[in-house]
Amino acid sequence: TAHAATANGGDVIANLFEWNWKSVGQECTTVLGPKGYGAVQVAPPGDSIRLSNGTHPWWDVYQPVGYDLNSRMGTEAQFAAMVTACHNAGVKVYADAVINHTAGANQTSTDSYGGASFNPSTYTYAGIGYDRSSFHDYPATCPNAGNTINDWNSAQQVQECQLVSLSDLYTEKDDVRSKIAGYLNKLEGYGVDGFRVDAAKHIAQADMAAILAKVDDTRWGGRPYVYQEVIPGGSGQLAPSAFEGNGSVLEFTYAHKLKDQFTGNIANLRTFGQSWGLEPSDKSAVMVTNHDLERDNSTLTYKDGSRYVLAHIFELAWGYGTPQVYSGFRFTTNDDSPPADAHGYVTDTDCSSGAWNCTDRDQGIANMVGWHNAAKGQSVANWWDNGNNAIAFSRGSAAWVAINNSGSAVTQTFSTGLAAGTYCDVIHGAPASGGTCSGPAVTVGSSGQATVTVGAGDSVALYGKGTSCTS
Ligand code: LM2
Ligand code: CA
Repeated sequence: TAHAATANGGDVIANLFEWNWKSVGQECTTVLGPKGYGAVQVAPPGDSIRLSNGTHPWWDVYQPVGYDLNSRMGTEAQFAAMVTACHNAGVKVYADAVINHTAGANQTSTDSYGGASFNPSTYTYAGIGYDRSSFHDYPATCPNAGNTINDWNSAQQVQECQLVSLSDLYTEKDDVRSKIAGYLNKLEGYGVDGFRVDAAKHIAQADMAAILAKVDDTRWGGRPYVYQEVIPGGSGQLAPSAFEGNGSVLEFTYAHKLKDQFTGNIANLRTFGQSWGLEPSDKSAVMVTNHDLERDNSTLTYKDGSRYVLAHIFELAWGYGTPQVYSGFRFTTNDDSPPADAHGYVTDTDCSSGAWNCTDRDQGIANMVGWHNAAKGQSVANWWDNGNNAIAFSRGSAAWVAINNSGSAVTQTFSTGLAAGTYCDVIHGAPASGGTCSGPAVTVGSSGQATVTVGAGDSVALYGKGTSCTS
């Protein structure tokens, strides 16, 4: 079956939202590979509409108009070079696959970033070969005039009407399935290892299964990793669990509950897992936030400061699901463009400019990826909390973390589960190298005890065998 582990042994996904291909490739080489990230999620790589008002909102790319790979993130050649650079760094590439729909039927622009020939108002996409018959329509499939979804508990309406006016592909048709699979196979041909399936809730499971059956599953010695966007709330055929036959699901409940606890009391996280209504760990692509959620305020975001960092540290430590680290761009309105040139092509990521949130590079978060990899297969043990927003736990005897989400420092003698020795705190410095720590060192005694001070809104994390490090 498909799974997320990669050549370098990691499974953590860095979601580099709307970074251009050149910057993604560089990030793989200089940060993601060296830090042990298993994969990078990249923006939709196909051609998309370019609205004519010159504002270039980020969501242009969720309106596909062609399956050529010239996009606002770069050219097809730049895409290919990015995948190669990431693979050379040991990092898999997961593409955001927008396959439920094409552009908005309400749009009038016939301009795109890659030069495709199309007309959204007549449902014509010459480059792909879609015409009006390639799409669902009232009254044959969608019962509502205007193709709107009126009843979100009706699978027929959710899957065969239009999500926010987006032209809804007739995925029951073999020809449409083949064209979508052709696009996914083209991506696989460049080395893409998996797909975040956009709007998966809006594609019937049988259609998705038929599309995946046409996707090459031998190229990488197994099916691509598939994780589907299924917003919870529906029941029966529309419940997240109903999609697990086709792959994993993005865990929205995880993100929402994490915000609840980090804005409440993280001591409650002791039991965080399936009993909270989450999908099973091996089917869950978990996240602190994503591009939609950071804009609707239902999750923690970069605007939450230390809590946002601590939530990522918890996510990487807890071991539930396949974790994502989210790096997007700063915004003031929900429609802002990513940093781009006058034509809307995304410019190189500059992590020092203040325009981007390079969460994947945060020292503690990046080092926790190595901690997460070292803890693989080990159960949570040595749980401690003070009932008041400070927690600590180990993963077997492999790794230990303390997280203080309160407003005052906590000093405590902890049972770490670790062998006696001296460990580098990887939140405030590099992992041990040549017997030294670049940041603070923590001494663990013969019974596994360590006395540690964890600052307000801060954390401390240790892993690896005691190595007689000095600070
Ligand atoms: C997704 N998952 O299911 C994406 O995560 C989400 O970001 C996408 O919406 C959505 N599905 C469709 O792929 C975004 C954005 C919408 C935007 C669409 C299409 O959140 O606001 O809709 O992309 O670009 C925009 C306009 C909307 C208009 C629509 C069609 O905001 O008012 O509908 O285009 O023209 C009338
Ligand atoms: Ca659909």
